[in-house]
Amino acid sequence: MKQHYEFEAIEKKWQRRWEQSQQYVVQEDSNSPKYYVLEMLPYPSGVLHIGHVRNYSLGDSVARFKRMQGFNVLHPIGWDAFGLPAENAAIKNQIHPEQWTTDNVAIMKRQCQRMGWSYDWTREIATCHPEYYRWNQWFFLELYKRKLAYRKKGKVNWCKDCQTVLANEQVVNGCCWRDGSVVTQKELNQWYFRTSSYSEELIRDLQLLPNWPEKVKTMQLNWVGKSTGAQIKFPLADKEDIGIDIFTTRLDTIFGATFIVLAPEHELVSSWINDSSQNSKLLNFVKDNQTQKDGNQLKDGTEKRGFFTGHFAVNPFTREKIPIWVANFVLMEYGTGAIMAVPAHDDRDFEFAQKYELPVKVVIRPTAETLHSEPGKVFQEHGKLVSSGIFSGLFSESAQEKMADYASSRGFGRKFSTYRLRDWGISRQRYWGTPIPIIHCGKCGVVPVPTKDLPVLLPRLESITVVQSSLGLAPEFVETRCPNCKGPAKRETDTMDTFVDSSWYFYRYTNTSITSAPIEEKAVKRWFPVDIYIGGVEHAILHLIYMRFFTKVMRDLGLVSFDEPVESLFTQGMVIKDGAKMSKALGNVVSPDDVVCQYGADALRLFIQFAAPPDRDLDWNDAGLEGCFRFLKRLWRLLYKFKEIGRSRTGVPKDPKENISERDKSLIRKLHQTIRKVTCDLERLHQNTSISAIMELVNTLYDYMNGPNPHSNLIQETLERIALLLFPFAPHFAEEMWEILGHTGGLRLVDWPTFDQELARESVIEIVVQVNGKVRSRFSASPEITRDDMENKAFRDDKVQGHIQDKTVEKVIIVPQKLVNIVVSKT
Ligand code: ANZ
Ligand code: ZN
Repeated sequence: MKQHYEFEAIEKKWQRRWEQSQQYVVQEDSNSPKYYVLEMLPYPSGVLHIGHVRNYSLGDSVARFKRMQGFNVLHPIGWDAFGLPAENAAIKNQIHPEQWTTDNVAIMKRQCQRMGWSYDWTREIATCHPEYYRWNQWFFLELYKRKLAYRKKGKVNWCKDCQTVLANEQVVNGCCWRDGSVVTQKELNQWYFRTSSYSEELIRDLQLLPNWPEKVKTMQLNWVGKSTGAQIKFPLADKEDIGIDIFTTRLDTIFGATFIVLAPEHELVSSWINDSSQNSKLLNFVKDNQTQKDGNQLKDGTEKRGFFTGHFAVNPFTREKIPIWVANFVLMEYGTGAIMAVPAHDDRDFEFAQKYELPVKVVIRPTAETLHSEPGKVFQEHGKLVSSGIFSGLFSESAQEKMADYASSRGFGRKFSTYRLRDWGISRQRYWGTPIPIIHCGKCGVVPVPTKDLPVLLPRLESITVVQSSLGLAPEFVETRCPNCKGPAKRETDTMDTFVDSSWYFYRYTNTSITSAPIEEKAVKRWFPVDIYIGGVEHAILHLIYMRFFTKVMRDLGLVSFDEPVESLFTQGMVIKDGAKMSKALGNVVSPDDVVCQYGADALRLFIQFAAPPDRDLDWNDAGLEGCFRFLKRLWRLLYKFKEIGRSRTGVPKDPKENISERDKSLIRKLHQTIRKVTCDLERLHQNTSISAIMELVNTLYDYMNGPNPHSNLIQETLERIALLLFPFAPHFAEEMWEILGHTGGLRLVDWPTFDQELARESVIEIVVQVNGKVRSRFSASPEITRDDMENKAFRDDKVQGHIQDKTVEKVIIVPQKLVNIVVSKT
């Protein structure tokens, strides 16, 4: 054994051995329970960053722990290999995106291996390979067949820096999620996936996810945004057979509806514009007031502008004639694109009514519970109905029920829910992505590529000079024949959003070589659901919605037989340095390579898991890293002392059973307590407290060795257990330690250590005594002490007596094995 901890030699040695013996290649073993540990796959940007190190180290400790517990563990990794940065780099540096990507994958793979993460590299996938992306195309065609993929012209989010469209989820506060530049609207023909067909399910099935963070579920719930109310038809006054469907969440206010408002894009508005030439004013208004897409923009201070259409509708409840307006605050994409305005009970409607001098009619009165609302303000809450015909006197909730029944029995309305979730725009006007398998034919229109012709290969463009739709500049790609009429036709030049790629990649890991289908049913049955999925919370309403949507589609295609793919989700915190998230722009980035060079992978892995609870942000500090490194060196010294010095020392008794001292007992106790703690904590992904428990045990062992009469086989046994406990976190160190302690064959197949409750039990515990919540005394007791004994001892305590004399004991609160609190009052 070397005297000094030579981490580089040790880590490389074990990495070589693991690779040579294919230790982490998963063999399906149906005799053991399965466990699928998944981490979000990285984008091959060319450098592993600290966030990856955190994510993947957490996943790796779980994978190693579960293997030792006897699970058959699947722990794969791959590359989210399509996307913009590759293409941008290509334009800038004249290197092909494929080359750039392949080079980066090679670099990052080496970095991953240098970290010692136990991936099954035989299952590595890269989404830019035709063997993979052909299945994106296959999925697209299946969705197209079922009308779940469609093309539509409309306003879309446009990022001018990326020169491409963004889905709604990818616009964060009006800016591009990737580069933060301001997103504008642009009219384009786009391909969409009908995520909205699954809105209700995406909400309903959140209840199947008890092991997902509440935060993520709430974000998804709000993003899908279910609104429950009613849809009511208001017939036109002069043409009762035509009706305007409005959506309202406040049917109880319908007697107070004094006008109707349509979105500028409403079809009735277009028909009126086409009808008569005198409507040029309406046309101009509509042109100037296309609604903003983002629903949130409505609620803020944007000025409300409207225009009277000259038409009237009839309120089906009151038979009153009310005017129909067009206004910029009604969205075409929400509800039905039309509302009944109730200015007395809705702020927005009130503001509008004031501006255009429209009538306000109060129909809801506050009740005792709602009286607190400020006077002079629009009363928007629930209350008691007035001036509402036969419904007067009812309260809002029951009125909504009764009125909905009334409307549906008369055929002009029904209960109705609407959702904020929009369909997923998947077209990207970029090169480095999956070609959309569609052909445009002058005669036949839009024609899907026959499945047998998949994959539609992405052509190799020798040089990419323009940003937008460079595929359009490759005639050998664009010019094709129509599969239908065999005439000349053109290929679609949009590629797919890369979030399509990542919506199902984790299925592919279960069998990466199948060529007849995207996934192998048997393999999916074996491994799914994913037992734990670890990644960043920033994907809460992006990837984590898309992948749930995809699973539901796959279920409906008969590919899988469950509703949700991930059993537990764990979202790790960010890594912060100098008060901000690490980023190149801020110059506060720590390079994992540098750290590994200076301290080794084990020290880094240990620090990144020790420094903070995994779900919290981690404040990077070099001292902490240094501390973890010192811990390993200290353990090494201890091992060295034991192996190289201790052995030769005389007077180290071999068998503790001969003469077990209190010191021996307390070391054994600490050992079993530590095993218990690490086992429980790791189960809950509390890596940080697991590691600190191991550190404490090492300290105890140190003291034990330096004290009188240490037993060598007790030390040996403790060190062995430390190696096992350390394996999930610092695997190279642990392997080396295990070997030094005399074992061959490595730790891979060694069982996780068990603990003995009996041995872990404290022989003496300390009980705290409080009087009225203030600590007044403490005493020692055996852990078996009963409640009665605790109480008796507490009352007999002199210090306690001083505080309870002449007082009346009101009650005694006992926390077993911990505390007695005597509550007294003055007599
Ligand atoms: C009448 C009413 C009376 C309303 C009242 C509210 C209060 P949430 O909860 O966000 O779903 N609305 C419906 N469709 C709209 C659209 N396309 N653009 C803009 N506003 C629309 O909001 C539902 C309410 O927002 C609906 O209920 C409707 O106004 C309005 F005292 O109907 B309400
Ligand atoms: Zn054709």
